[in-house]
Amino acid sequence: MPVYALLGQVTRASVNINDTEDEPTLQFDKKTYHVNESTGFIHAPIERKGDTSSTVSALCYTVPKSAKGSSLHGLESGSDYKSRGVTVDSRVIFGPGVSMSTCDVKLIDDSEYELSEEFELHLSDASDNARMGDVSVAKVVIDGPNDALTVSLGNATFTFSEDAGTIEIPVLRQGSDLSSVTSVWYATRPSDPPSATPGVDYIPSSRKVEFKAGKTVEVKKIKFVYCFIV
Ligand SMILES: [Ca+2]
Ligand SMILES: [Ca+2]
Ligand SMILES: [Ca+2]
Repeated sequence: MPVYALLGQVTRASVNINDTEDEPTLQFDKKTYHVNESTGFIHAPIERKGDTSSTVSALCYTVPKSAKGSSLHGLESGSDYKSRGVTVDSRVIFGPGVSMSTCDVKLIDDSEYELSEEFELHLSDASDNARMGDVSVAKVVIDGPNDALTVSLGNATFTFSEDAGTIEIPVLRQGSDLSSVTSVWYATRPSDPPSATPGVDYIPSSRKVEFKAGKTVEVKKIKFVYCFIV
């Protein structure tokens, strides 16, 4: 026998199919980026996977490690990059149809000699319609050494007369950061094929050349033995 009933208040329910595969996901495309301090900027790619029809966004901010970040509004000396704060300016926005954007950080090209230094990029605070992927932290390595000094002889060939007794060879130091002391060793060595004989034509020597802070040229003396031809 049929049972009759009246319809209640709720006659329609909407069903949300939660398909995590299509949910927009944001992440860096790599875990580590290598840059040179003279590159100017790093543009770290952020990718959106899944549905690209909507506008999504996330914050990208910097975290200092061995590299030092500036304040948010200035570029203090000694800073290695311009910091991105946990602020609304640091939001990276993907418009509809956009699947790739970048987190841009200005690098500071100073003249200081430095070894490799690093900082991190963090992706957080995704908009409600997106979530974070696996790579939400990326390391940026500013490769070093940079602004290194070079030391070279003033010339590839020096010509002196044999009775000069002593010759003076300039040793040059070049680079933008002369604040440190540099030392190198120099040694005399017979040419190949030999034409001057060590101990006969000159006194073999091996000595240290030291550049004091700020100095670019040091002159080294090499003694000659007088040689009389009869
Ligand atoms: Ca530094
Ligand atoms: Ca530099
Ligand atoms: Ca530097």
